[in-house]
Amino acid sequence: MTLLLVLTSLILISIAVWQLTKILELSKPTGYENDEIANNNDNDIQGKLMFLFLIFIYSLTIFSFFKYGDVILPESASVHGENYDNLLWFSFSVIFFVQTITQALLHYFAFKYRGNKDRKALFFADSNFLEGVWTIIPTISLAGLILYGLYTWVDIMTIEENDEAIVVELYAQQFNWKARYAGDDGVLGDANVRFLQDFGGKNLVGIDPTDKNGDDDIVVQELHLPVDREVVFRIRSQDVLHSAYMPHFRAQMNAVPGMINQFAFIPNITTEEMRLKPEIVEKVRKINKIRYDKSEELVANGEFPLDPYEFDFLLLCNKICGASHYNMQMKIVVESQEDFDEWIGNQLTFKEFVK
Ligand SMILES: [Cu+2]
Repeated sequence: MTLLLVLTSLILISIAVWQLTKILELSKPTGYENDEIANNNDNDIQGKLMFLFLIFIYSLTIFSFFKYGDVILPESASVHGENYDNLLWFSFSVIFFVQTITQALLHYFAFKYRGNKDRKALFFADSNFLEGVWTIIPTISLAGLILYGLYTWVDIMTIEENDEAIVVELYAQQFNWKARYAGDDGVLGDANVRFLQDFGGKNLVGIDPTDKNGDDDIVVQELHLPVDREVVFRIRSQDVLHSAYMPHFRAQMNAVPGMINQFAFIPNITTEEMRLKPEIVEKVRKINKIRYDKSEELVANGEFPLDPYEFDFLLLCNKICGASHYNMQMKIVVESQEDFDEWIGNQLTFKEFVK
């Protein structure tokens, strides 16, 4: 209601101002120069401002490169990630190159040919040559970019039949993730929201207790993956739209209530290896510097200091799904097959958990 009143008053005030300017306009003596029509002086200022703006946006771009160039994602930790990054950098380069040239021309010409009463524009009806140039060049470039993108997409999205692959279900709920491994039989048991209340709420992802395939399923809240082995994700949601986003593996797929989405990748760098990469060491150092400064402030106010940050792969939610969306995440540990076997051997199966 308040919003409606504010909007109505704003509209009424604008109408009043508009009417007032009209009255002022009408009350001016005849022969007075109409200041709504640009004169030579206005054109001169506008033209120079265009050129200044060009300098401004380019300086801002160069500044951003130096200041924020290191906040981009580190090297990809999955096999397909390299193709994905190549596509991304290729597209960025093309766009950056074209944008740099066209913006420079646009603003420079606006400056060079700024309005002047003594100058007359050249008139010509049309030029087939020019029409051809600005139709054919973008057509070829865009077709190339789109084809390259399509091939990369198909390549990433094709899941090959592979008995070695492990199947993991990612289950999204407001506001956390759970993961389910298929267990020894390699088959995930059926699941449905109707079973969530069973076993006093211990049926965390709603496994159908009558489906034998579900007995050895393992539900966890920290995702472990063996390195160099294909992982097939089955992505489900309990409540609203979420999105399973694993930026370090260049993977993202929506979690949609009522359907199972699939995505697969092969992680090829372990958490331990990643932590030792100079790029990551530098990032962690930078983050910890910020945390350290903040901690000094906190301690001075009698509060607890922040824990130092350590690098971990993450599964995040990338769809604004409610109040705590920002904190909907799960840690991912990529480790050797032996470490993975040991870890999974210590987890309870569904049957053991609900007993
Ligand atoms: Cu979410």
